[in-house]
Amino acid sequence: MKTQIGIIGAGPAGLTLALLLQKQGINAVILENRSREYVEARVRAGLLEQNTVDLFDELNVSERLHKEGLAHHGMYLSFDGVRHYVPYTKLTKGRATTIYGQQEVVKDLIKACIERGIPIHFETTATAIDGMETSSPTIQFTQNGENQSLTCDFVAACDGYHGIGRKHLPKDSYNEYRIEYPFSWLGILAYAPPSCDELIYSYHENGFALLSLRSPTVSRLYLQVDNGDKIENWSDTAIWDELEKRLHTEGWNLQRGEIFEKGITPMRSFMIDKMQHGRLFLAGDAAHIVPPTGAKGLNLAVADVKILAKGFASYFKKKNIQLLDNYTKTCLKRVWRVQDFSNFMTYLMHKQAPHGSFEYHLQKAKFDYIQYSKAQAMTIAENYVGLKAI
Ligand code: RFL
Ligand code: PHB
Repeated sequence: MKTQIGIIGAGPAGLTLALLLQKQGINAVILENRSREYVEARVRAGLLEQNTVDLFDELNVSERLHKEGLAHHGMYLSFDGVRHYVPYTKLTKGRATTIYGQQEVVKDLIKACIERGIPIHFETTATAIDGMETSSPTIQFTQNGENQSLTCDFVAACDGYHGIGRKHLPKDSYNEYRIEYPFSWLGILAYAPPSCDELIYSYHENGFALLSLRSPTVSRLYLQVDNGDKIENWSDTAIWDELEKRLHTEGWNLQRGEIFEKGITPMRSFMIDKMQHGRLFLAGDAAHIVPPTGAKGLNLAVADVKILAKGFASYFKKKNIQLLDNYTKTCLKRVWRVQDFSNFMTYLMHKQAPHGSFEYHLQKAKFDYIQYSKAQAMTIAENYVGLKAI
């Protein structure tokens, strides 16, 4: 098999990249480990930045997103039961976010790829990348138990945190940065009308809680739990009781409903400072992970491939390698900004020190400052909706 760009992974990064390339007349083939059913059902992110929605508009894949997605213009930050509204659209001169499940995004992108003739090979596992330093690198893969290869001009590893792309970068070619947080998120999906029409991030002495939603009938909620905690330790009633406690504020009620999905996810910040080697390029979770408190992972993955697609187009159309050479440098500006914001939101909203300690008071002072200072509220707002300039 041969193509111009061999893409490993049919997550948001790989699928968006293939569509951007197709628009420029560049051929790509996607290899995806899992089945189509599996990737279309994988529950993850839910919040899209304005930049991401704008890009999906440009790609003409946003019809359902605009019909079913919910535009949001602000969020609530709550601390010890005191709720403060951050009207981020007002504070950013009109920029909004959209609630639309990642699995819906993935469904729309796969459908568009197939309609536009982009080959996606599901249940196909990339096992090795050879010849990255030559002009025709090769992806080795297995399909139906058979070993095969895909020869390309470039390889885009959009294969997530556990993929093979990163493992093919020479060990001494990059620095790695990592924080493993001492807590995880227990997330649920429930058939319950959202108890609030916008998101609530809440600090409580028992730990953090987040109220999000997917539709007028489905709520998405999260609880901070200890690392190593097991989902079997949490009955549905215990989850709702704890959410009620941690999200409580005067005169407000939490709507309960049937929980139809639950799981625990560890929280980490991770990145490498080189996202390319020879003809191999990494994008999305393959190169960086942010804790979900800033709602940035998917948005960052899409921002990477926008830059990568421009680089490939410039190479194939103008024989100019400059944008590709600068790929890491261009991406890292946004990645570091987003790492900082995601880490800031994580420390602001989670319980990480005894209630009432010095650290707790610093945390509370940061929260109070948002209420007193428009400048601080604006800082949070512009980062949350996504900076346009970088
Ligand atoms: P993905 O989605 O992990 O896709 C990688 C794909 O590569 C495939 N793969 C391989 N294929 C072939 N051969 C191999 N050897 C392969 N190895 C792997 C995998 O099967 C997979 O299909 O990475 P991508 O495209 O970079 O996208 C990143 C996002 O999925 C991720 O950052 C977000 O889900 C993070 N995230 C959030 N991001 C947001 O922007 N907003 C949010 O509100 C938000 N909330 C969240 C989140 C992530 C969460 N979890 C579960 C980690 C909430 C949670 C709870
Ligand atoms: C979600 O709806 O899944 C969601 C929203 C905001 C976050 C994280 C997850 O910060």
